[in-house]
Amino acid sequence: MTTLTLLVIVISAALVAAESSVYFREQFDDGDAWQSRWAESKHKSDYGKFVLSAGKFYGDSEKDKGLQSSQDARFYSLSSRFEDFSNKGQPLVIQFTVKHEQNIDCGGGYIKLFPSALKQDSMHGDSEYNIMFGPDICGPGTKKVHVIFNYKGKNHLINKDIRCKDDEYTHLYTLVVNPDNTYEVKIDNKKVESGSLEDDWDLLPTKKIKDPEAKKPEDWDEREKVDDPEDAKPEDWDKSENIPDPDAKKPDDWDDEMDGEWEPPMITNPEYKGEWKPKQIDNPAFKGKWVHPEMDNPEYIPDSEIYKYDSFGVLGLDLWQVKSGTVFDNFLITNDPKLAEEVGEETWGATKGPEKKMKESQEEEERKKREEEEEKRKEETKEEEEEDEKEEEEEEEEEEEEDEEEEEEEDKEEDTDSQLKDEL
Ligand SMILES: [Ca+2]
Repeated sequence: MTTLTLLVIVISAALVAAESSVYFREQFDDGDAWQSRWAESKHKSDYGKFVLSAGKFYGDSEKDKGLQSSQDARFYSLSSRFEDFSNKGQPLVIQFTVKHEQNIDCGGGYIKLFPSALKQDSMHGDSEYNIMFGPDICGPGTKKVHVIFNYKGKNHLINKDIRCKDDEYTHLYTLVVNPDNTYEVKIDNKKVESGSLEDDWDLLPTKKIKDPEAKKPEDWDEREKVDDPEDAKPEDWDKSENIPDPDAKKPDDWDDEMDGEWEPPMITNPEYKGEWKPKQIDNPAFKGKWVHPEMDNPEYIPDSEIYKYDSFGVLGLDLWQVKSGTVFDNFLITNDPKLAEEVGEETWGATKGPEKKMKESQEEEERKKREEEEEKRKEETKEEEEEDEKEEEEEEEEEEEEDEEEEEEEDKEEDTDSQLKDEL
């Protein structure tokens, strides 16, 4: 091999590796123009509305604008179309950011990738998709990242449990599906799960099954211990469990005619030994547990392309939310995991710090406001109390005055009385 050929090989390898395609990218950075790229389904008439917003707090007021769910307790069904492609022979990378700034109680934060045959107008919960990916939260019990693959018309959930983020910040979710039938799930550009499609989803029937022809031989002894044949029950073993109390005496005033024949009460026999059981010894015929032999499953047909879909053409947000406020942004579908990582760093990576800062300063302001209000309330209560005390004092004074007046009047009356008496 000449140096030149080697050089040509190296260059073409580099070219192949560098051939990266972006099938879909949406960052909502052109105002209202997104509305021409996204379509709401007409399957129902009361879908919740997505609005363009960076939310209550953000890292960049423009760049962090995305689609925010704006109505509580609604289904959402919005989708965007891109040029049809197949992931045959190349990696598939799906990436987007989700921010549940409303402190979500129950709602989806996932996307669905549909074949281009999907009619966006009639998209709904049962529309057949290829892949569903992203976080799903409902109560404390459900906080997971869905990775669902449609294989030959059936949806298959991942066998592993991938926990999603449940805080109020923006997070980056990435799914990579490789042509060697492996996958990787990343959150915030860090791997959280990976493996083989065949192992982690029940896409194919199992490779091995129990041989239906194989049966346990009838003389197969699985008993580890058996009764000792040498052991015999002692002759004096059997004793009644209960006996008449030997110390009991017939009461003196017992009348056989009136009370019936006297019988002593029963007591537990101190000599009673219970049921006799022979000693246990190791079974000399023990063969161990019988293991059902396995055979190749005739229904198992290996598929070296379980990762492959012939057509992708629509990305959809088809979900339900109880408390709205989730912001979806930075959608990216590419065949280049490296590019996705870089885009992730440029978008989520660049704004996550300022976003956190803004939220923290908002919380700090709210805390101060709460404290001030609390202080104000305390002062008001204090003033009210003081006024009450003043009023009470005044009332008491008035009462005293009234009492004095009454007394005076009474005195006067008395005076009149005596005057009358005197006159009489
Ligand atoms: Ca954006």
